Amino acid sequence: MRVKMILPALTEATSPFFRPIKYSLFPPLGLATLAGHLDPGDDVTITDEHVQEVDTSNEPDLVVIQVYITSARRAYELADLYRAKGVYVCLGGLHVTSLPEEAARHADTIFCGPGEDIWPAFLSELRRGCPRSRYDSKQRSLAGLPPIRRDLIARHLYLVPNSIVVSRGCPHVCDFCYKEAFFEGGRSFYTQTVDAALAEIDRLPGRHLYFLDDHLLGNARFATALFDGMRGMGRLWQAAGTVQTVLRPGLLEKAVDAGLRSLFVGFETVNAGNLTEQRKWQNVDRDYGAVIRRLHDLGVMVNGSFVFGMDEDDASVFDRTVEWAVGQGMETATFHILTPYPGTRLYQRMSAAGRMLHHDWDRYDTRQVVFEPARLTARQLEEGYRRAYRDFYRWGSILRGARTQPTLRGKTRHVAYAGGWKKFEPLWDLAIRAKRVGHGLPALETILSGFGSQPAERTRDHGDPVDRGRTVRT
Ligand code: B12
Ligand code: SF4
Repeated sequence: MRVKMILPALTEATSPFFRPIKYSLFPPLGLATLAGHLDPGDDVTITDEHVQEVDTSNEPDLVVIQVYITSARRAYELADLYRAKGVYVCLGGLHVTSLPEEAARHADTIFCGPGEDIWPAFLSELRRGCPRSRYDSKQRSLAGLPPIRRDLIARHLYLVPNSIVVSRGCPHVCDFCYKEAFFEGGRSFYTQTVDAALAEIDRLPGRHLYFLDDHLLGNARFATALFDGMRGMGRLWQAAGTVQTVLRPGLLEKAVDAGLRSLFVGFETVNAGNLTEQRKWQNVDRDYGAVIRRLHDLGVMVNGSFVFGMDEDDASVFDRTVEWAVGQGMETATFHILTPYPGTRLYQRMSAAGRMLHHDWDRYDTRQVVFEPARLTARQLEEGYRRAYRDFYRWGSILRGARTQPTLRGKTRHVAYAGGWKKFEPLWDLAIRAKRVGHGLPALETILSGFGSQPAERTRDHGDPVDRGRTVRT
């Protein structure tokens, strides 16, 4: 069987003028996971439109498309094109799960939820000549999965080809997150066996890994055994975790011993009321400053994630957030405009209140306002969001953040890492066009390894955030 798997891109990622590096970071792991279930005799290709052109001149037996909200329009366009040629089209992924009826108009078969159970079921029914038009995932397990078909990935087109996921979902239930809707109807947090995870790590060449798990530290028993198994492997890795798990004694130290050098942390907001509104219970009453100090003391860089536009946010939130993040010496920050994805509790709440502005999925990219904010105008929110990025990544802010690092190595690492992402975007753009993004990996490894291995001595006082009364303990 000839199978063509496609990860369509949102418009910005294919711009002829400028291509942000973030679209050339990670390969399409979901599709490579599904490809593992195909027969060895099948002729399979994976095209990631973020980094490759989709050649639609061919006529495979089966086209498999992964649909995110921001690429839904393009996904449907490709699906319609292939169906017009008589090719069998499968659509799955997060957006299909949120809006199955919409997706079904463009597919022969749709898939809701994770693919590990329904995809093999579909394949065997297809081979028997009786595929169904819709499959809903119920059995949630990562046991006994075939190896991911990483051989189908053009590694050199990515800065971080060794992305890896050893769990699915997350133990928490934040209102704005995709997770509860996607995993409805079954377990919403489960892991591989530690042995399987270690075997997958072993199969990856080189040194650097990026765990894309929503919450790698979410199951302490699993994470402890994983980190114990990774000790001595000589890996350098990055991952995502919550403020709660960073503060928990013991686990983070094990992660660092196993090679953790940078952590994406969902701080989300400096306004305490927002946390309760969004059911982000795990962040309530946590000392955010202590989270950063603890990570820095262990030599781990911090990528803080913040969402603007929750109901407690007013026009002061942007400056306060940036001021706090810079003052704490946070190396990198990711800002988002609150975006209610269909299927989430947040969306239901906003919809019921008549606050959704439109359903143009192309614009649900967390950079544009798609709902009516409570204490801001849409314009203030978009301008404030852009200003936050500008202000955080000014040279002045980068140098001020670097000054909070106690050692020269720490200062240099801070400038190299923060500057490397945002100040050299034009160089990344050139590398993407020359198909040489992979050449940047040694530099990333040098920054992570050269400066991340020594826990730093903390000798200074860490400043208080503005407006303590209304903020979480940042
Ligand atoms: C890595 C990542 C990226 C990477 C690369 C994405 C990629 N190459 O796949 C980059 C940095 C480019 C990226 C960009 C963005 N991302 Co992103 N990203 C992720 C992240 C962290 C991990 C994705 C992943 O690899 N998962 C692991 C694999 C194994 O799972 P999977 O891909 O979901 O595939 C499984 C199932 O979905 C299913 N499946 C998927 N497709 C199909 C098809 C069929 C036929 C079947 C049967 C099954 C199936 O089976 C697979 C195996 O279980 C997710 C968070 C998450 N946990 O999903 C956010 C996430 C997908 N991103 C999101 C967003 C919003 C964005 C951005 C808009 C952010 C921005 N402001 O720029 C952009 C634009 C995305 C786009 N291209 O349209 C949202 C999507 C919301 C939505 N409803 O679509 C998520 C969920 C983050 C979040 N919590 O909100 N992202
Ligand atoms: S902690 Fe993160 S991944 Fe988990 S539900 Fe909340 S936002 Fe989603």
